[in-house]
Amino acid sequence: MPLELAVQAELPELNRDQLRQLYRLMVAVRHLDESAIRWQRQGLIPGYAPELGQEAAQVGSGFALDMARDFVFPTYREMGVARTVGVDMVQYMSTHKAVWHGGLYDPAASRFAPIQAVVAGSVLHAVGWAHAQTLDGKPAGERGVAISYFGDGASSQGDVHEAMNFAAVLKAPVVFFIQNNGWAISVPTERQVAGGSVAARAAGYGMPSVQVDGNDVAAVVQATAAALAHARAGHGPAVVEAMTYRRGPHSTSDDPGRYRTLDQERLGAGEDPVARLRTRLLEAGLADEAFFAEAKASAEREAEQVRTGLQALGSRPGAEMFEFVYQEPTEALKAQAASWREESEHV
Ligand SMILES: Cc1ncc(C[n+]2csc(CCOP(=O)(O)OP(=O)(O)O)c2C)c(N)n1
Ligand SMILES: [Mg+2]
Repeated sequence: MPLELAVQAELPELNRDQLRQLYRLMVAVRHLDESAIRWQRQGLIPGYAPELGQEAAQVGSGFALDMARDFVFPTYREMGVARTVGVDMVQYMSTHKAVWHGGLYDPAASRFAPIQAVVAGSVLHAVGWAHAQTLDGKPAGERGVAISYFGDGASSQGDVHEAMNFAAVLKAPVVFFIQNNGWAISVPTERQVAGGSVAARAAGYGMPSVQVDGNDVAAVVQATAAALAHARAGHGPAVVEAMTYRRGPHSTSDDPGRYRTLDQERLGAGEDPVARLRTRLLEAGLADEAFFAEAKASAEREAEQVRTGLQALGSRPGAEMFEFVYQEPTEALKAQAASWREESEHV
């Protein structure tokens, strides 16, 4: 089996409507992402992990999925994928408001697993789901494919080795989609990914892989589609490594100024993926200023609706943090809950 995934053969060039749809999605995601940072600064949500700069990787990969049968296993930074595959954004953002653990959306109905804060935690879950696809008797070609999102930093976790090895041994239909955004919080890729490429590791597991320009949305769609087609056809897992850059902080509680300079940021970030698609559309005569203005206005309306929805959610009773841990709470937990109530609720 060739270990370099054949990408070009899989899909015809994206057409005008698809490119315009991708642009609208990327602008909506960009605007929601920037809004979420403002909401955190305003106190509406306690924390958020921005994906500024990763819009092409997220929208492009989400766009290639068949949500009638595929299933997404995200990390904490996949708002752009969630938006692309149609997860309700108020329900998604409810996690960032600490309203409910994994988001209020129904993972089974939306085919988007709960937000996962444990680094590499959902990679094995994705393999398990994918393996189940091969057990339920569906012929290859009709199976759903799991897409497992994780970062360059997560690729150093032991779980990723186990996941890749099992997936390849079992020929599980799973696409490992790595967003190599240059950083694991404050640690640059060169200090935590030996060899410098996650895609290169796939060969050791006998899986095909492709490293793609993660800031080129069309290239990401094509690469993901090729990987999905490979897995769906019964050939087992594949790896896509989207090379991109985390332009913002790791999260709203991070200060990148402590570990990288503005000059390094400018150099590392390369060309803005949204601006890049805009230029492509303009140069090819596929969109005009009126289209761009409408996409922006629609993104602004959407963010406003999400903000209103989030405000209306209210917050959960604080005492709830002691529930749902054990079926029978331990004595220590009961004591902590009692002293918490005494201090915060004065009971
Ligand atoms: C098991 C585990 N170890 C450590 C952490 C703390 N942590 C949160 S994000 C992160 C870095 C992850 O980097 P990467 O996988 O590149 O994803 P990115 O944040 O760049 O999207 C770490 C170490 C965690 N959440 N879970
Ligand atoms: Mg990273």
